[in-house]
Amino acid sequence: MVLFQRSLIRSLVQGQLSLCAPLSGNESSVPAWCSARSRHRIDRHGCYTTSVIAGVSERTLIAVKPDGVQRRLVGQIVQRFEQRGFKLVGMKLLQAREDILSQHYHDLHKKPFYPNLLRYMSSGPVVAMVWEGHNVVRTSRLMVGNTNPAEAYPGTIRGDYSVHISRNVIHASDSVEGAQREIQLWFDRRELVDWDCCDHSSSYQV
Ligand code: IDP
Ligand code: MG
Repeated sequence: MVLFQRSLIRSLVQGQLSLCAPLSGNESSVPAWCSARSRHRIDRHGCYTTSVIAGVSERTLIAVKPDGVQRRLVGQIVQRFEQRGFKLVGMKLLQAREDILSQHYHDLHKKPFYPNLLRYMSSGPVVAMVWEGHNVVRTSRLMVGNTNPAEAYPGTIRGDYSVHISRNVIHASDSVEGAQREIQLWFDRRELVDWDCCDHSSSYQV
């Protein structure tokens, strides 16, 4: 099993196997993990996409900040979004470049805490993710909780894992337009994977 997993990972890394491998588009090439009820098309990257169900394809940028990564909270944070019913379409661990951070926080550049914020965000790796689903921007802000962990309710991510505004563990886009801008800033299009959740009809009436 371990050997199988290793060879699968090696194939993915070497590009021999891909979730969005270009295929011919005939019916027989639709993989088994696609739900039988969805109508498939293949986009210009050769990725399968399901027919769009209103509002379900909203996307947001979530990032586990350096304190969250250092404290090994990545798994628990990912679990919350998976369990809520959202779909992971992009994920990477990276040391954020200063130009990305300054664009990301451009509206805060006059705040007194801005220099410390950039230092904090570049103090170690972050895990950037794109999550997709109905109302994901607003719902994920509710899951994340108040910017100031002292005001964040228990049960929210900040309310459960942090105590001070200078180390609040996680970022979540605050609007649909902001999310689109942030996703473009942090991810290349080709890093995002269109795929069908096999349990889609358990979360949505399709
Ligand atoms: P948000 O992350 O909840 O959207 P924003 O107001 O957009 O909150 O602020 C971005 C980030 O800047 C916060 O998550 C936090 O890390 C940092 N920040 C905001 N206000 C303060 C502050 O008063 N002191 C220190 N850091 C702050
Ligand atoms: Mg914000």
